[in-house]
Amino acid sequence: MGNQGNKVADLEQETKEVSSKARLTTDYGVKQTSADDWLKAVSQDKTGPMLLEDPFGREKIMRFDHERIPERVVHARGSGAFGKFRLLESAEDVTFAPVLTDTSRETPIFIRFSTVLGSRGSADTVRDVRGFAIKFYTEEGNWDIVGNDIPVFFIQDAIKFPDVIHAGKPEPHNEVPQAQSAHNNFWDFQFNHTEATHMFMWAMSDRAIPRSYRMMQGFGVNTFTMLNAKGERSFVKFVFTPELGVHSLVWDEALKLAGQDPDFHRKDLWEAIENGVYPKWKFGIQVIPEADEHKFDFDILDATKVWPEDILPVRYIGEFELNRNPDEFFTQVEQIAFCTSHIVPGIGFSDDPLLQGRNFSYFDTQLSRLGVNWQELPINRPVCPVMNFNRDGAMRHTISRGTVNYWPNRFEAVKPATVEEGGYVEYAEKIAGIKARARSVKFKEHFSQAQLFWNSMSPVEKNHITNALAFELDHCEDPVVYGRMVQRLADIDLGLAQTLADMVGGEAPKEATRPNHGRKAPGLSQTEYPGEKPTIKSRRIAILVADGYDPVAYKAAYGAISAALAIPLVIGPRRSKVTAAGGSSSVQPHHHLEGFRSTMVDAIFIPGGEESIKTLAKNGRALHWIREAFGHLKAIGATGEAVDLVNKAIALPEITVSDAGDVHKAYGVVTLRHVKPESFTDAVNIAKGAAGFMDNFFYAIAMHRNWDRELAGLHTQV
Ligand code: HDD
Repeated sequence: MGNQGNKVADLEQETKEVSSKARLTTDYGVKQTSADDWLKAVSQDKTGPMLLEDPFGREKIMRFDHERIPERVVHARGSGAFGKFRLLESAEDVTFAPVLTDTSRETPIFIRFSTVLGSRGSADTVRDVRGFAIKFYTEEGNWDIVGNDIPVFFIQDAIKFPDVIHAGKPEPHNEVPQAQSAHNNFWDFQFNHTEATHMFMWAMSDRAIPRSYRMMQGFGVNTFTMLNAKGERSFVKFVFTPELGVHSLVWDEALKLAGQDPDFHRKDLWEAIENGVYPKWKFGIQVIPEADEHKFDFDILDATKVWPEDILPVRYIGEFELNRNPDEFFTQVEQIAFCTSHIVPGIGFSDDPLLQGRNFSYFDTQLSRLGVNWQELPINRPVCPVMNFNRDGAMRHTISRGTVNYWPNRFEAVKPATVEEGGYVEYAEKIAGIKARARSVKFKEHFSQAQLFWNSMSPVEKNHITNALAFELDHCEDPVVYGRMVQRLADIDLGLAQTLADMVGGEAPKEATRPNHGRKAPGLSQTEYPGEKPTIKSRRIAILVADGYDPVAYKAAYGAISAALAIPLVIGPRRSKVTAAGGSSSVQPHHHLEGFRSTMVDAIFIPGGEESIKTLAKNGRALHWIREAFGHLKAIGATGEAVDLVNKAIALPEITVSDAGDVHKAYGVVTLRHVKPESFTDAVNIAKGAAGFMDNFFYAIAMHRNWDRELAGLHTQV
């Protein structure tokens, strides 16, 4: 496990095994003989009163009463995992931080992903920004990058943070809605803050409904600085790009999943790691030498702006993966605490006014959430030595031996480190200015990059943004709110504004408020990140069966799916045993059609088998599975008689298969009609072979969704 073991071994000291060898004790270590009865004055025929004397009973209830700590004021809902960071190329031209210069190192990390607006028990798949916070347990101390899956932010100055969050959270009078931006106050804020325009476009894009935490990009968002050994300073942004590509749910699916499986993302991450399919990201930096700070038409310290990749390409210098699930959620995922102010020598802050405010806020919030000694908690403590004269406070853990607790002292104990010893030295930046509540002039331009983003979207992405805005503004009842927002959209694109006026009401703007500059930039459209290579690794594929299914096609598919490290999920009309045609074999499905839904899988395969298909064709839920998956643009594969079932469920001329003998592909629906059960040659054909059914089906899955289906408007017709 390399250096990742540092942190794992460190946590091991505090970890207790819950095993059959252990015996029940109180918190003060006394063994208990009964776990089920409070101490009472009791006789054969009468259960008398409970005795307050019972220390075991009181301890248990008291501990329970105090189980909760305040949830995070934002990003309350999340999950995370352990992993490791590896540097592939030294960035010594930019920084002297060993974590970014020493390619022989492996640094343990923990990442917590989250939504922003919802409370701790809210659903994973809501439309929202996703948090992407990484703690690097470096040998020089903890380094936290507290980022998001979107590279920009709603506001430029930290003083506005309580406002943007209050406006997005449930409204104060009735605490509605939960984990949604689709309400009056959120959109009222957006209108009143032109600086939020760029960000709300990202939040309406598919980036805000990821398929998986494993399929999101991550961004440090703020501008940091780095210092190299020569003393030269640069401005830096962080970018992480997933090996599996950037992929999203479709909105209808996200809405349904919020009810059908609110833990969808949490389970997905857990499942992938348990199956050994470790999610991986490339770690990149964008760099601007200090001398070039003012060479751009935007302020590089403004967190509402991206650094366009055509002028500032991302340099990928490392990679990280997640490979270990937490042992316990509360002590690890809930108690982990990030601070943007946690940086290591070689890395520094910039004057980004959002970052500067964050540096105060995170430290402060940990005090109210976890108490003053929060950095001693196992998940938060560094793997390198910690020694200073910060002392005492609630729940102090460390026992410091010695007679002095101040500096300087007669023993020279705990002397500050020299630079050579790795002491942090602030960059000697010259600062001048007048005291004022203001931002520099370039911070005042708010629309150019919103247009850049819109222009850079693919036609499908533009559709999705339009539909997302239509959904959100439809949930705003106040005509002032949706009416004004429709006008605001004319600052970005006239056509978009007019479509929205038509969809949600409000006066249609007649002309664009400002001309569109027409520029595009690489890196903004998520279609640019399909994944490093087409793969179905870790994708969930449902296999629909009923009694009489074709065992050859079933086994060929099941085997091929497993071999490709994807997850076959057998779905039957019931969960008890389902028997194959001829009775030679059987399977116990993982789930039944009512218990599980098509939203929870990436694709569907249906093997033939006369009886099986007859049963499924009479089952409304089975037909709904196929139709819903089709509507959500998913790959559908069918062999033998199952082709008729697909024809019945999706009765569209563009899809319908007549009597084609070979593999037939239409809009991500892949079929092979002529398969004879029990024929070995056919099994090979299905799996690979000349007809290549599986290859074609897998390719359709690897493409994530069939966008042509949406462009042709077929997805809404079934
Ligand atoms: Fe924040 C949590 C990301 C602006 C104040 N934030 C939090 C988390 C993430 C972010 C990922 C969850 C960390 C975890 O998993 O524990 N926040 C961002 C990004 C921002 C941003 C990318 C813009 C660049 N945040 C921001 C501002 C402020 C805060 C401007 C306040 C001035 N954020 C907080 C917080 C939280 C937090 C209240 C809640 C829980 C916590 O810090 O630990 O302090």
